[in-house]
Amino acid sequence: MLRIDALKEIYAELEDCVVVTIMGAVAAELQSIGHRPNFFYLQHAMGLASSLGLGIALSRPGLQVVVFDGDGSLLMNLGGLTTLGRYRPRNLVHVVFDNESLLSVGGFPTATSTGSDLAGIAAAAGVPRTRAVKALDEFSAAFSEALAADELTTIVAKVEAVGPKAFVTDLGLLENRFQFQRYLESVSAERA
Ligand SMILES: Cc1ncc(C[n+]2csc(CCOP(=O)(O)OP(=O)(O)O)c2C)c(N)n1
Ligand SMILES: [Mg+2]
Repeated sequence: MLRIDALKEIYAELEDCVVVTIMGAVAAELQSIGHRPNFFYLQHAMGLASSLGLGIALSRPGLQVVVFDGDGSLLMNLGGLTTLGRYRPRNLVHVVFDNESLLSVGGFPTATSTGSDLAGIAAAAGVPRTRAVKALDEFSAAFSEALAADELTTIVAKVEAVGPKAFVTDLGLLENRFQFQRYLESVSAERA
């Protein structure tokens, strides 16, 4: 499965979600499909996408939060999973694209390439729903089910170590930040 195809498959379902991605290839790929004001691309803070998503999910329980993470990033901050498992926000879906690689910085293999099981680690950390998927249709179904589940879910999707040819963006860090903040403020009237 290619991550870009996985993102395209669920793109329509992201319309009403608050979306946080980790930096690098996944951010570039989501942006290449089409930026929306409810998307925030967390740059530089490797390992902290789930932490940002957790904060939003806890403070805005009426919003559905989706986090797109990477295997290398998650491995850098496994404590993020124990904190997710501790607070268990029902409105958070945590997707980990596991390409067994630090793809964005040259493709060095991560510990998932030698068998570390991120879905197993998430479950052991206390995440109540975990799924491990390999095929596009499995991913798409797991994602839709997670949105409907009303329970914290981590989906680990094995993907090929393939990314965009270039990480070009005309969206500045601060512009993304202010736009995303305004989005969160704008939905406050209608939803919790
Ligand atoms: C603290 C920190 N260390 C290193 C980097 C450099 N860096 C940026 S992306 C990346 C790899 C991320 O790997 P993964 O989460 O698996 O995503 P992938 O690139 O495979 O899509 C690294 C090491 C960083 N941004 N922050
Ligand atoms: Mg990776």
